[in-house]
Amino acid sequence: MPAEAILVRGTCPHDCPDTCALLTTVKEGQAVQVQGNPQHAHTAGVLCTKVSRYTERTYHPDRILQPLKRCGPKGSGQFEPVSWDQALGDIAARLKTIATRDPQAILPYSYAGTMGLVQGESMAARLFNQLGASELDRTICSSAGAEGLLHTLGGKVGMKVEHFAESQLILIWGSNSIGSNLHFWRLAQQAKRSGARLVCIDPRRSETADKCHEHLALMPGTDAALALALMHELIVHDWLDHDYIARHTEGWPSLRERALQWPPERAAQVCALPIEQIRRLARDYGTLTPAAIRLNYGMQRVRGGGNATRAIACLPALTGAWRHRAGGLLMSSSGHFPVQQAALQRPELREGKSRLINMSTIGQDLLHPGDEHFGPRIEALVVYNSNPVAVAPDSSQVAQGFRREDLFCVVLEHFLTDTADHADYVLPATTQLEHWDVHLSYGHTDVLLNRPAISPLGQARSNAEIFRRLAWHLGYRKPCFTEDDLSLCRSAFGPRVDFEQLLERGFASLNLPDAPFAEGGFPTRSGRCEFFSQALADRGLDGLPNHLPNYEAAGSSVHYPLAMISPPARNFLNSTFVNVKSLRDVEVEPVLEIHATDAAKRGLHDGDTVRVFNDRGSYHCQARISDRARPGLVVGLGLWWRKMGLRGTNVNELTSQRLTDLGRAPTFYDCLVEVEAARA
Ligand SMILES: Nc1nc2c(c(=O)[nH]1)N[C@H]1C(S)=C(S)[C@@H](COP(=O)(O)OP(=O)(O)OC[C@H]3O[C@@H](n4cnc5c(=O)[nH]c(N)nc54)[C@H](O)[C@@H]3O)O[C@H]1N2
Ligand SMILES: Nc1nc2c(c(=O)[nH]1)N[C@H]1C(S)=C(S)[C@@H](COP(=O)(O)OP(=O)(O)OC[C@H]3O[C@@H](n4cnc5c(=O)[nH]c(N)nc54)[C@H](O)[C@@H]3O)O[C@H]1N2
Ligand code: SF4
Ligand SMILES: [Mo]
Repeated sequence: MPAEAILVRGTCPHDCPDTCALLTTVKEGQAVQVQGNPQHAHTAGVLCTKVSRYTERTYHPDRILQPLKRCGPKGSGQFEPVSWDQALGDIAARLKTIATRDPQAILPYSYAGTMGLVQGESMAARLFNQLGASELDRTICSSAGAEGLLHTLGGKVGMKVEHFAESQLILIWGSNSIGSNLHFWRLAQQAKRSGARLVCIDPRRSETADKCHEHLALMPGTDAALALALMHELIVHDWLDHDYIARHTEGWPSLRERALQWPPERAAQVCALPIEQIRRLARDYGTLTPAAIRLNYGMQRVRGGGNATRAIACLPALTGAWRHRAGGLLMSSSGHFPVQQAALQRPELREGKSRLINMSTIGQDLLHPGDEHFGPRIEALVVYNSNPVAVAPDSSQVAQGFRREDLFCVVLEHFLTDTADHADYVLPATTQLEHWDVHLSYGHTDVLLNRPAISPLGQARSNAEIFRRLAWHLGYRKPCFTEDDLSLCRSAFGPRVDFEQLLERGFASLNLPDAPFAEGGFPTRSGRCEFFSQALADRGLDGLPNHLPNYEAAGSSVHYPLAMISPPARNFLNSTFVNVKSLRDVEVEPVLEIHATDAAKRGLHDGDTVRVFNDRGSYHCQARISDRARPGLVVGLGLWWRKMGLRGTNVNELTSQRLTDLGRAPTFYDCLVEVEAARA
């Protein structure tokens, strides 16, 4: 009798705003296909190319399927298999020895390899809390925008994404929707068919910019100047909702005064845009209703990213766009979810104080010898759900830190990434097809459940299971260290989410109003949209949003005349999928997009191997002459594994460890470089 195929409901684990619902076809215990769940409205049965190839990643011949112990020099990637008991026994002993001296010499390092709440910070957080380890400030992606929103709207809240389909004007601001937010693009298309105007604000002529009615190719890090000029025009043409401003905002007279200092002429100079384009955008924004802004993270990876977010987030309150369900702004919806953080992470397990290490400066922090101010030198790292050697800024420093002979490093992974190559122990983790989890989304407002579709491959274990076992080896016997993955799933959201419905259908929508701020009610302290933030002023910062020029502003260096941004390549997800051959074959090679005039000045031809460099390092890649990059701008598409790139480098060789104005976030797109033909 032929074996029946079964369909298992799951969730895409990746750091992507779409958080798709998956259906995995399983035959005889093997996952044979991964598709989008047609019953889930946001997914609508469609996945991106990357995740439709999920089985290729799961059954990849290079999957790590047993614990590995280093047997070569640090960083050499040479390992020998060991048993779980041997690995965990040895790791526990090493961590205990260090903890006896000072537990804060131990640092967990993790991000969003999986966005799952259980395989993310649940059992891991319990263990590190009990141990008293240093805490990680998880800033690498979104904390500048998050803090900007917090001090303006009150949190990561905004429009319901489905209502963009009804907007008349959509500003896609700092985001390449087609590449990184595909299901949003579907809604934008729907709006376009109903007559909406689409405008893309992005230094790069992205795939998304190609398909919008208008593209404003401003220079990186000048978004606040543009937003202030839009306010200027709203004021002088009186495209304002005076009633909304009076009842639901804070600090209008002072913002008005600030904005009046930004006529379009001034912004045009700062942004390097035609004045007329700014005026036209202001007219569209002031007169087309409802107007919606899809703000994303591309514009906040610069010095002034927090302020720029604040400036843009003020716009919908000025025009009263929030009155309509299809008006307002969405950056991240994650603040809407009732996550029971304390139930998952058990902060009460921690005794005594802790120090916070910023993940975005891990290079300099690993190289820090330790002192009174910094605290103890970092002696042990436990990495999971992240590939810092490839993704963190200033990666030659990061790699140097990871190569420290005296650093004890454990990496939980699927593959031998650039980071895993530096480990003393590599522990095999399960993929999303092999474990339980629950998910929120930062691009829509549904909760999703992920059921395991297949048994763990080889000796792989879920992150939570690995930390449970490690806790046992450390001698932790409290009941919270034996709670299983399904029970952790149950405790993640509390009573506002019906877990039985999740078990049955795989997803559940949060019960939220359609137009959350139609009548004000912002989750700020004042309940108003805070143009002026007293909280920031109390910290000695500017209470009003302002334009802060990049640390490395275009034109500020004779040696490095080109501004470089490094947004994602469409077929990779950060550094994930770089080792999946069918996807790498589409991207072919690491590339640098450069405008013909800039290429000609340097005698470069399309396809030349080039050296991109600044004082921090050199990156080798292939020049692609393209007007996707405007003059003065180059685009180093991310994020290759160093060992799969040219000469063992990737684009983060060039980025700096300087932090943003708010949120202590990295400034990946605030980076000046020069380019020359590579020598053989
Ligand atoms: N295919 C794919 N999808 C992804 C990812 C991926 O790596 N690959 N990464 C995921 C992750 S982790 C995240 S955080 C999200 C990010 O998603 P988004 O925040 O939507 O960011 P990107 O799509 O990376 O787009 C960034 C865009 O911002 C532009 N940009 C750069 N600097 C500036 C600037 O100063 N101002 C403005 N206005 N624009 C600027 C870039 O040219 C780029 O087109 O995407 C997620 N989705
Ligand atoms: N130059 C430049 N640098 C950037 C960016 C940029 O735009 N430009 N973007 C930044 C952004 S937005 C982000 S979010 C960061 C992303 O940085 P990271 O969060 O480090 O993302 P990935 O590179 O995808 O690495 C995730 C790793 O987690 C592993 N993983 C996945 N699932 C599991 C699991 O269940 N268990 C375990 N143990 N491991 C798992 C994957 O195999 C993968 O190697 O990079 C940042 N770096
Ligand atoms: S990466 Fe994004 S678009 Fe692709 S399947 Fe996952 S959630 Fe959907
Ligand atoms: Mo991110």
